[in-house]
This record gives sequence, structure tokens and C-alpha cells, in this order.
Amino acid sequence: MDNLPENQSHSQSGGGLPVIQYWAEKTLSPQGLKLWQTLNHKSTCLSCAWGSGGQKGGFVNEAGEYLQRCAKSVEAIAAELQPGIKPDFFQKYNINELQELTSQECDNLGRLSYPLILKSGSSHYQRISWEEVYQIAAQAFSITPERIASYSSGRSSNEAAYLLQLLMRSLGSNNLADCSDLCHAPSTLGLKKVFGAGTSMVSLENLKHSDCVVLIGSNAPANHPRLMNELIKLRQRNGKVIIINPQIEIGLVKFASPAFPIKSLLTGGSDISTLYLQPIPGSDVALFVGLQKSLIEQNLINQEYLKSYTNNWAEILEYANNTTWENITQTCGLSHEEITATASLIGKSSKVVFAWAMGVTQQANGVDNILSIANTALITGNAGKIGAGTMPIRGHSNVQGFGSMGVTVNLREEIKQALSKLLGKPLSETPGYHTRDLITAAENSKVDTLFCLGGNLYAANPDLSQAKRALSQIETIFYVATKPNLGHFHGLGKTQTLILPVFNRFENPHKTTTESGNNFVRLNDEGTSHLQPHNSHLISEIELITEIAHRLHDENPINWRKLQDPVYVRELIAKTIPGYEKIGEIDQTKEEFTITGRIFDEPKFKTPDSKAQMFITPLPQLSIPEKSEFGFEENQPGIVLILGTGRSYGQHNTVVYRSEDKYRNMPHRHCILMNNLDIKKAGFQEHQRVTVKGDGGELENIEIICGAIREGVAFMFYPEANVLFKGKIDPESGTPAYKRVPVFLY
Ligand SMILES: Nc1nc2c(c(=O)[nH]1)N[C@H]1C(S)=C(S)[C@@H](COP(=O)(O)OP(=O)(O)OC[C@H]3O[C@@H](n4cnc5c(=O)[nH]c(N)nc54)[C@H](O)[C@@H]3O)O[C@H]1N2
Ligand SMILES: Nc1nc2c(c(=O)[nH]1)N[C@H]1C(S)=C(S)[C@@H](COP(=O)(O)OP(=O)(O)OC[C@H]3O[C@@H](n4cnc5c(=O)[nH]c(N)nc54)[C@H](O)[C@@H]3O)O[C@H]1N2
Ligand code: SF4
Ligand SMILES: [Mo]
Repeated sequence: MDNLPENQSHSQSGGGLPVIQYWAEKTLSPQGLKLWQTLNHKSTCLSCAWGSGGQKGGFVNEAGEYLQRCAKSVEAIAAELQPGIKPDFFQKYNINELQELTSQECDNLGRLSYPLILKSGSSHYQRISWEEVYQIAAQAFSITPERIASYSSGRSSNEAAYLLQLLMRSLGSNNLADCSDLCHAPSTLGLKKVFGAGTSMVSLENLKHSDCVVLIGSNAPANHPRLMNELIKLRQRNGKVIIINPQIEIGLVKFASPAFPIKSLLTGGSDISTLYLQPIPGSDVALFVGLQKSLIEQNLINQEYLKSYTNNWAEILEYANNTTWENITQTCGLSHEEITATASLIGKSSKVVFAWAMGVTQQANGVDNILSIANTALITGNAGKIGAGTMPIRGHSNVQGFGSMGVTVNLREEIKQALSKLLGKPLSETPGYHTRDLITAAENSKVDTLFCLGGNLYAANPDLSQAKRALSQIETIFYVATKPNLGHFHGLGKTQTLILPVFNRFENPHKTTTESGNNFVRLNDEGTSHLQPHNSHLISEIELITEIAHRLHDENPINWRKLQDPVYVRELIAKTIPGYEKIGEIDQTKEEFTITGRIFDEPKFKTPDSKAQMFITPLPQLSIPEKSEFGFEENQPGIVLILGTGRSYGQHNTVVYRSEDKYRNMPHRHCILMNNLDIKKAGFQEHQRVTVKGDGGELENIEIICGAIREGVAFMFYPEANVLFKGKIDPESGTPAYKRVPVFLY
């Protein structure tokens, strides 16, 4: 905490007044009434996977507690309530003009409300009918299955996700790339190796019993705001919050939550962090091995637990013992004292939850990061009891549901068998492309048809020029979306690109379900669209996918048109997806439920012998490139920094809602956050404009902002920063190291 910036004019806590101002502004706007109706609609929040909303009403969380909806949720709904894009808009503006738009301008165009096509050689997107869409799809999907791929983002329903993978697998393609490949794939893979289950083992209810939360690489105040209520309550019952993050996120120090209005008013917010550690980016494994070593030295490990419930524990202890303090402290940049104090807090707490997000998954050793966190939980006996465990904090509101439904390149054996029984044939054995493999395959002309169920494949990837080149090698691209985004205008196919408008979650004419990051399944009621009276061109994602399947397969081996009834889809899900049996009755019972086999209240895991499997996690060898590697002479003024890329408070992934980030004092998108000492060292001044160069490209005219970030480290917003770097990839998960990008500033 010693390096807070000199300029303290920005917010002194997360949440608070800016949030209240935002609510007031939105609810008093012409959309206000519809906004409130939508907030009260019985459906899950569109935004993050914390999962507020559902059958008990829009403001209720999984534990049945009220006032659980944040400004992010309002932002997402307000964007969906925009008017439809005018019928002649795409006649007026050609593709070159559309490519000039920023992310925010794309989103502000309004709702997509009719299908569009851009043919090669043509300058304008043109309207087409759904019948034409289906004819094009029938042709585009009637090719060698390995040349068909899909990509998806986590906003659609479980039912749409299930149908997407069923369609792909029925065709014989396993190319089911998903945004989770860029996100929590290392968590899923790592946790499966250790515990046999790839999701959080902590329910929201269990979190309420914890007495210590270690929050690693997460900016929850901005990205999972209602999680902050749990941390506030934890501090109120004398629990400890340990933050591990190279950057001081102000909301992790103090957070003003509307759920605690008196406290927020009187004191400007509630204290969050008990201890705040700022490691070198990408070094978390070293810190966790250090914590293990210190726990051993302080005699705070749980030998009985290790012997009874884990395998390979002796090797892990030996590895930690044999790793020198010098190696540990030099790699992670934290002192022996800091690590000892942290280990002592963890070791002396009785129920510790280890929670994390992108700071540790988006690294070249993402899976190792997860394994080292799991090892630390295990040697202190903090897995498999109420109030403790490992907890990946998921991103998109239904991203976890997509994985459960089989939208993954790592399909579980049980699901594989169940699906092959359903389809009456063995599934293809050809391994599928995850997102990064999909880009490489496309670049090598190995993909002809791409179906994108939501998302923004173009802008979410590192190396935007490669992404553009790769997509331009694909013959036909379908973008299924609610609003235009950068990808629709930059990620163009070789022969044709189609944009297909669909209902969002609260507009679907039927019920759907979604799954939260805490393994809770929500039922979303049917709704109506404000676009509908004037415009009957929107359809549901379920209708779209089943209609394409019907054109390809007719009734073989399942009646695809019958699957336009989501009740039937849920019947199939209940039969084929383990843990989801209760979904078969949800239409009668309306009972939302926790998926079985995921929350571990006792140390019996889903591995063959029920024990947790521990793995050695080698310390990363982190290096910083020389100026010469960026093509500059040694005497060139400037500085090499390690850049982390991430989200501002006013954006949802590639979609920007507001350009400023009040909490980090960054007034617009073209800023770089730096430590004061680095600014001085490089001979720069705050607010000076510089060029930032990476191994993939450069950005000019970037304003320097002084912030509470570790020396040697900088932060910029994505997706803009994705032009800068090619990105290292974690070999095990395929997830890019978005959080450790070497750049040169001059
Ligand atoms: N409002 C809003 N909510 C969102 C999203 C959004 O864009 N906007 N996106 C959703 C999605 S898909 C996701 S995945 C989540 C993302 O949620 P987060 O993971 O919280 O988001 P990021 O901005 O990627 O920030 C991760 C944090 O990691 C820290 N960090 C960087 N490098 C390291 C490191 O080496 N070690 C450690 N320990 N920490 C590091 C950064 O300083 C930052 O605070 O949020 C979801 N919710
Ligand atoms: N540099 C850098 N790059 C990153 C990251 C980073 O931290 N740094 N984070 C990565 C992460 S964690 C993720 S998850 C990815 C995100 O990657 P994506 O999930 O691919 O991108 P989003 O921006 O979330 O996609 C938003 C689009 O989804 C569409 N959409 C919204 N609602 C619906 C709906 O109901 N149905 C359909 N069909 N479409 C809908 C809208 O058209 C909207 O424009 O980005 C990754 N890229
Ligand atoms: S915390 Fe996440 S799920 Fe809950 S209201 Fe906010 S954005 Fe929605
Ligand atoms: Mo994500």
C-alpha cells in the first residue's frame, strides 16, 4: 500500500457515488420504466456469472437475499433496450465507414433486428430473409465436418448451447471453440486434474461460513460487484481478506455497497483487504510455493488431512522445502516477511476460500497457477469442508453452462457416450479446435464455415491483424448477435458474412435456463421484446439452430423441429448431462437447483480413488526483453514494461459502454497506467503521450496515467490493446497470456 499515486483526486473506494449516479441517470431516462420492468423480470442478470436474478425475482441472489443487482446489470439491460437500427442504415454506410466505428459506437447503433449479409466484392451489408439464411446455411454446413467450426460466448441459454454442440457433433465436428478458452479454461483443466471436477467447489451458502478469503487476480469490485457484499460481511464477522494483485484496485481496499447504505454514507465504504500483496505479473506459482514453504516452516500444515485425502503430497512438500527462498522472492518480487505473514494468516484461519479470476488464468503457465493454488488449499486442509475450498470466479453469465452442456473441446467421457447413444452413432474422434487453434487453422485455410453464437471472436483474440487475416480465409461466417460489434465489421469471411439477430435472455418467447459460477441453475421466464410490435424479424437462438439442423438432417436421428420446444431440450439435457437430472422437472416444479457432484462439503472428490491429486508446479522463468528486441538502439529513450490488459469499469469485455474509468482515474480508453517511479525513470511526465510497442504492433498517442501499480508493470484496456501483441499461450489450456505482455514505451 506504500505506492499509492501522489494524485489522489480519483475515487477513494470502489462502488459508491458513481454507481448511485448511474442508477439514477438510467432509471430517470425514457427507458426507465422498461428498465425496471426488466430488472424485475424473472430472469438471470445478463452480465456476470455471479448469477443474480431468476425465479425469486430480479433482485434476489442464490441464497434468497434481496438487493442483489448491480450497476453492471443495469448497463447490460439498458444496452439491450436500445431501439432497433433503422431499416436504411446499412444502405447508407459502406463497410469501410463501418470499420471506422469504435466499440462503443458499434454498440450504440442499436439492436440488430433483421438478418444481414455482406458478399465478397460488395461494399454494403444487405438485408436478406430468414429463408435465404437457411438456404445458405444448408450449403455451408454440407461440407467435410472437420472444416466446420463454431465459436460461442457465454450469454446464450443452456438450451441453445446444448443444441449448438448437438448440431456440431451430429455433423461430425468437434470444433467447438468457446470464449472460456480465453478465460477460465486453465481453471477447468487444473481443477479436473486435482479434484475430478472443473468448477467451484464452494456454494454461495458455503462462502458465508468462511473466515478467510484469498482473492487472486480478480478485480471483483468492477467485474463481480455483488461478490463484494460477501467480503464485506466476512470482514464484519472478523474474517480476513488477502488480496493478491500487482495493481491496487481501489475497490479491493474499500468498497461502498448499496447493500450497506449506512456504512457507505458514514465512512465512505467498508474495508475489504486485510493484506494486499503486489507480486510480479505471472509469478503467482512462486508466491504459492513460497506460501507452502512458509506453512511447513511455521508448522501450519495439516498432515492428517494430506495422508487421508490426497495423493502425491510428500513430493509437493519436498518440492516446496527444496525451493530456495532466494528463488521464490526473486521470482515473485515479494519479501520473505510478506510471504510469512500471509502464510500465517492462512494457516491460522479455520476455513479458507481461495478465489481467483483472470490475473492467474491468463498466463503462459495458467494451469500451473491453478495447481499451485489447489496445493496450498490442500496442505492446509481447506478443500472439502463447509466454508472452504477452491473457487474460480466465472466471467460471462452463462459461460459455465456452456461447458456443462458440452460446448468444449475436452468433452467428458460420460457425456460423449450419452450423446453418441442419442445420436445413434459414435462421435467423431478427431480432436476439435479450441479458440487459438481455430484461429491458426483458419489462417491455414482449414476452415470453410464458422458459426458464432454470440461473442466477438475477432476482438477477443490477441494479435488483431492475425485474427482478421485468419477470419478472411473462412468462406462463410455466421454471427448470431443482439447488437453489432467490432467483429461484425472487421472479422469478414472470404465469400460471405451473415449477421443474424436474435432475442436476448429476457425476450425469448419460451423459458430457458442458465448456470452460475456457483453451480446454481436458474430458470428464466419467457418475455417480450420492445422491438417486436414493429419488427417480427427476431427469432430465438433455439429456433435458429434447430431450423438449420432440420434442413440438414430432417428427423434423423432426432426430430429437430420438435426441439424448438425447450421442454424437450431440457428432457434431453436431463438424460445426457451428469448432475443436471433435475432440469427434466424444472418446468413443473420451477425449482432452481444446485448441480450435483460439484460442491464438496467433505474431502471426498470426483477422482477414481476419491482423493485429491497433487502436482508439482515449477517456478516460472520470467524474463524481460531488452530494448533491442523491440528494434531499438540501447540509447533510445524509453522503458520496457510488463503490460497487463483487462477491463475498465465501463465495459463488458469487447463492448465499451463508457470511455472513462473513474476508479483508476483513467479519463479515456487511450491511457496507460504506470507507476510513478517508472514515469520518472523513463524521463516521462504524467499525461504525456507516448507510443506503446509490442511484438504484434504499436499504438500511438497513449496518455500516461500515474497509478497504484507495481514498479515495472503497466495496465491498458482491452480490446484496443490486442493490436500490440502476439501473446504467449499456455500449452495445456490454449489460453493467452493477456496479463503478461512485454512492451516498450517511447
Ligand atoms: N463489468 C464487467 N464485468 C465483467 C466483465 C466485464 O468486461 N465487465 N467480464 C466478465 C468476464 S468474461 C470475465 S472473465 C470476468 C473478468 O474479471 P477479472 O478477472 O476480475 O477482470 P480483469 O480485468 O481481467 O482483471 C483481473 C485482475 O488481475 C490482475 N492481475 C494482472 N496480472 C496479474 C498477475 O500476474 N497475478 C495476479 N494475482 N493478478 C494479476 C489485474 O490487476 C486485475 O485486477 O469479469 C466478468 N464480468
Ligand atoms: N487483451 C485481452 N483480451 C481478452 C481478455 C483480456 O483480459 N485481455 N479477456 C478474454 C476473456 S476473459 C473473454 S471471456 C473474451 C470475451 O470474448 P467474447 O465472449 O467473444 O466477447 P464479448 O465482448 O463478451 O461478446 C459480446 C457480444 O456478444 C453478443 N451478445 C450479447 N448478448 C447476446 C445474446 O444473448 N445472444 C447472442 N447470440 N449474442 C449476444 C453481442 O453482439 C456482443 O457484441 O475476451 C478475451 N480477450
Ligand atoms: S454481480 Fe454480476 S450477476 Fe450480480 S447483478 Fe452484478 S453483474 Fe449481475
Ligand atoms: Mo471471460
